[in-house]
Amino acid sequence: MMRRLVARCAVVLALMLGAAPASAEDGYDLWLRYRPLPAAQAAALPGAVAAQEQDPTIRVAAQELERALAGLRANPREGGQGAIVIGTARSPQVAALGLPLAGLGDEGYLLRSATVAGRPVTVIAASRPAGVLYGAFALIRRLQLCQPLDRLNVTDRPKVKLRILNHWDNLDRSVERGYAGQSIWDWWRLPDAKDPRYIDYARANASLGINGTVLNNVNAKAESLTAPYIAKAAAVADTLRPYGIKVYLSARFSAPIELGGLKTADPLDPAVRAWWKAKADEIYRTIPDFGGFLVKANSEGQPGPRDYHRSHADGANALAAAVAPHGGIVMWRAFVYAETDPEDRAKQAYSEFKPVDGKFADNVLVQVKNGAIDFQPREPFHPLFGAMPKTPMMIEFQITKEYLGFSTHLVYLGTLFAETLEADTFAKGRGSTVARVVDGSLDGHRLSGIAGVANIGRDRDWSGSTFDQANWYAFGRLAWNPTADPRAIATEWAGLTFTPDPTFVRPAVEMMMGSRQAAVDYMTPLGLAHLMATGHHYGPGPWVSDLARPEWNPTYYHRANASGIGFDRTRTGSNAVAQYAPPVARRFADPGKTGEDLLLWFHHVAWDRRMADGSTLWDTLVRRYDRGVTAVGTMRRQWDALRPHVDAERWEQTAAFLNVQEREARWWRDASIAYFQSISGRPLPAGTAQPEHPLDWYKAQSFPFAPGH
Ligand code: BDP
Repeated sequence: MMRRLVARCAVVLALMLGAAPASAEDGYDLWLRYRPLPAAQAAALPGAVAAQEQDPTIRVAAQELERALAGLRANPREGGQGAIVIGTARSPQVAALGLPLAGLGDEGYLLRSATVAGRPVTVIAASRPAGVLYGAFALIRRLQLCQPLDRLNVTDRPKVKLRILNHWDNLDRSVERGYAGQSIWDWWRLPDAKDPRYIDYARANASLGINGTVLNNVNAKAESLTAPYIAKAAAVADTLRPYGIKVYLSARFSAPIELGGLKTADPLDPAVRAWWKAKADEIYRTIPDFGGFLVKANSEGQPGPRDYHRSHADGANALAAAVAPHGGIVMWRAFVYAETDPEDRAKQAYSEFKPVDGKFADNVLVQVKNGAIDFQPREPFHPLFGAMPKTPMMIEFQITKEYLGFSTHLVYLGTLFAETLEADTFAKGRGSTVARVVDGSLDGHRLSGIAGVANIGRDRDWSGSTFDQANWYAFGRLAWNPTADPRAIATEWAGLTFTPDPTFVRPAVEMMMGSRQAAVDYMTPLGLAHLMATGHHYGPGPWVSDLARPEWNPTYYHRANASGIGFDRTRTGSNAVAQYAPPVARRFADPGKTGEDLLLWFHHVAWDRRMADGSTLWDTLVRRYDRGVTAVGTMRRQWDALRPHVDAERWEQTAAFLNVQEREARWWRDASIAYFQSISGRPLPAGTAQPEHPLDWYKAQSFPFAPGH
């Protein structure tokens, strides 16, 4: 039924596109485009929005609905089929309907078709205004996708409490690992001038259910906690507040020394604790609903409690005590590894954090990257998930594609996010998925959270490419519901961002769904990781072995030698497998059961070892690289075929980027094969092309001006 209706909407859209070429779009409107529907659908649109409450969030919900209705009608006389009634039980109109609002929590909503005074209405009801706003965006999605409003009966609420973007944005507007231009936060002109973009940023995030944002880089400057910068953050908070979005700040652990003139930042020192308390009081005087702090401590040179021989729990609790009276929280990152520690880097966070499970204050969440190394194209789930049952564990994904081709490679991350969330930790037997650790249901936590390192910048299209908008979108939708299906999310996004026409959506979604595996294949196949060039992390550098810290070198990770390749993380190696629950550990310890996707993550495998299909590891490795390059060529041709459905500006940009991606996929493949062949000494399998250049050519490439570094 639904499919038929979508198709009907789309066929008419396609006819419209045929009649007049699609007009240019620059991507600014993201998935909130509100372009006119075909006349038949526009005629069925509700006519008015009825809101009775004087509340800023309900006001923006009503405005958004009106804006959508106005945009979806080609002509203002269209539509008018009943009203949309929105509100909480404080609205007499809503209260009179006697709807079951009690189970919706602070952010859930329901959508209902109802009759009021003999007239059909669509109701968006919630127990709190934020739910009304989320319900409004859910209804708008339906309108945009031409889904029917009659017999509507939808109830939804987020499974995760904190759904947060992490901006790695610096105070000078540069963005660490940002590939979409400068930071949107104009710190210099704030607080007096508020860029209207902040409102569109809030709308986009609220449409996904994102309810928090950390404004500054985890590699934080103490200055962001000074009075002028607190005032600037407050101006942003004022703009975002009606949209249900709280502001958080990254805190530099040594700020008591740098700003407070103290001799120490020891978290157990009373003067240090008093400084944090006074600082928190100061922030809350200006930002009464301030969310709290995100902290990167004792990681990659950042100061932290270990500098004073204190634990991460001691550090986190000092800040947590300061924000607790105000209802604030601390997100303490577990991304730690030390140059002084010769242990396998993949093991260090677990070794450091597992022993302090149960020692954190109850307003602390430990924020753990999806994998144990660093946002690589593919990693097994982090062993800390399931290993700290007494602590709320927040997952951190990277939406910005630091290791996945920046903004010029089309890589849909919905599948990457879902792969981790679906992984079973076996912490409490089968079904103990990472999603259940993260949403708090496995261990019954009150707090739960998902963070995504934002890919947002000042580029007109926000994310640097149209398809990178899908990664922001998928993050938000999965943060709301970590068991959502990445294919359904891609389908929804493509329908909203381009057209719901299935002749467009189906192939576009196919491209998206295969794109992450393609990148894995041409960059780091079979469980390899961290093979990128130094610093900027752009392009291949598997030969790099001369960096100061061993675990910064790609050779540390792939360990290729004359006999084979891969990192032995079994008992004969680092035994990182032992950090997983026994059923998982057994699977990862057995090269026959690990699965090809993670094989070289856990095992050092002989070049001549036979794989499941009988070919040698070496031949399989080369073929994986080829498969990745071929897949990008297929994507480029699929996109060519979609040209009639897409406006010129967005089509051309994507086509240009796919050319870049195809060229760079080949570069990754050729450089990697040239290097690994110099070590394996084996011939390429029959029918495969030689690298275009000799190895030294690849080694000589340099990119001093790559973005994001
Ligand atoms: C790495 C990035 C670095 C970040 C670090 C982190 O290369 O820029 O500061 O992660 O997450 O992936 O702290």
